[in-house]
Amino acid sequence: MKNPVLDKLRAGGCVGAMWTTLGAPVVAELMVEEGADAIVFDMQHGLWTIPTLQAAIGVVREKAVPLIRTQDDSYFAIGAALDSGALGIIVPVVATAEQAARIVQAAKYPPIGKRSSGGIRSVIDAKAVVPKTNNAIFVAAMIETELGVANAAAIAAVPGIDMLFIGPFDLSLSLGTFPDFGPKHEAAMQMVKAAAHKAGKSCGLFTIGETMAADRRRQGFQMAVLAYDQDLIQTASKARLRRFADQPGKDLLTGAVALVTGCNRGIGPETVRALLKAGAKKIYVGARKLNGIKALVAQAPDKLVPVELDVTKPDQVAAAAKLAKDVTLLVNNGGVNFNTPLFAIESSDNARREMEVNYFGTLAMCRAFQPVLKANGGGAIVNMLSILSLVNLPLMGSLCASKAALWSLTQALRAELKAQGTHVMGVLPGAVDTDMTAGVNVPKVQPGVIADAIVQGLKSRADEIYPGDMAAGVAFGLGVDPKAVEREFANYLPAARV
Ligand code: 3PY
Ligand code: MG
Repeated sequence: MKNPVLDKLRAGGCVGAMWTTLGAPVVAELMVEEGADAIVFDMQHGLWTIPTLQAAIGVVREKAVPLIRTQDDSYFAIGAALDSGALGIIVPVVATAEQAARIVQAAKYPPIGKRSSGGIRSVIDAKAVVPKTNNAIFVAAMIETELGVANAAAIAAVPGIDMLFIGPFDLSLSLGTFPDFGPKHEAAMQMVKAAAHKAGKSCGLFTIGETMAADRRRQGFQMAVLAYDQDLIQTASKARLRRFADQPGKDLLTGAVALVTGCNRGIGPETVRALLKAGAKKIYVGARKLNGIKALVAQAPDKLVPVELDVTKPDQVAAAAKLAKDVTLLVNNGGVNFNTPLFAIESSDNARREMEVNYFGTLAMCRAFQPVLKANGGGAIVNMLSILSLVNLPLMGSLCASKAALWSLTQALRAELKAQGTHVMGVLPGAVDTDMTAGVNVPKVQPGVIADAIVQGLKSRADEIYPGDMAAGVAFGLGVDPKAVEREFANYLPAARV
């Protein structure tokens, strides 16, 4: 009889476990679809019943080692858990060596212990299987109280205990650090690990995801939780509802006085037209070359005011802030994209220029207009980011770095300007059909779509908008599997495709 969990532990490895409480066999099935070291069925706090547990174990046991956190430390609870086909138990709230010894007795057949033979899976071919079972059953004692920590060395020394498994949340309650963990809690966890190692046993713990699990693995913990079904559903659902909800607040569009940068081409002119349509009473149309915006300004000469504005020129930024003292809505649309990778070109000049325009230029505008917006009641700032703020497309690696910096700036801006009532919105489109993306062969949205989305986003006072399916799809992918998106984007680099 094989138990890959014990094999991995004996080889010094770390078991990455799925943890399930919802009591739904199909959820367990989905969690280990591609295989996993182990899947833990929580009978202490979870919704599993004997029939659902048995069904789930039948479905998953070819994909992952089934383990059960038992309902309690009783002889019958442990026996029932193992009869259901689990290859190991994690027994909650173990505090003494005597308790640990009783647990081992319940988990092992005679002559080692007193486990009773029966059940469906455990007696299929009983004659052959029962004698080999004892060595294949994994037994972990959960340490999750102050007393358990004090007795950790004695518990670990009990023959048949394979692992001390820490329950950090109960431990924080017991130590009085709840709802935080803190240094006292961490010291207790490290003591438990040291006690386990001293007895030649392993130590595991409950973790809240794969990043924490990897860090604990680095520290020598040998079992950690990568995903937890309740959290996967509950946290993600709540976050989506919150992000979809409108935020209450003042109308940012009717009677607005806007300033839009980068209006020579692309999204800028469309945004000017959309804001006019949405009720803006006046718009300063910023452009590096005034000649290029003559036709646009002529469309509504009574409302549109041309402003010569290169955001990298401090005198022009200062002059704009002095001229446009009535602004309530600043749209930082101007930007530059050289469409070049970071390393396959001769110098960092493009990277520096993109940072200069996209990041420092926007920062300069925000700084210059912060007092203006404050004086006018708060208003709003819209920053033209990109979905590439969130993941690098190495084909234009330096543009992405500048947009990532701008994303971070936008978060800081939102926090700092909250007190003065300024709403800050980031716009994260995918590829837009402008001169900037002329050489890029991917599906693109029209600039007008972005402009409409900006208006809608301001109406609902969104923090971020992701106009177009490409942006929304990438944002979704980044939420669930950022590494997969990173790898996909790396593939667009010609060299990566060979
Ligand atoms: C605890 O942290 O107390 C646990 O039991 C983890 O499931
Ligand atoms: Mg607990």
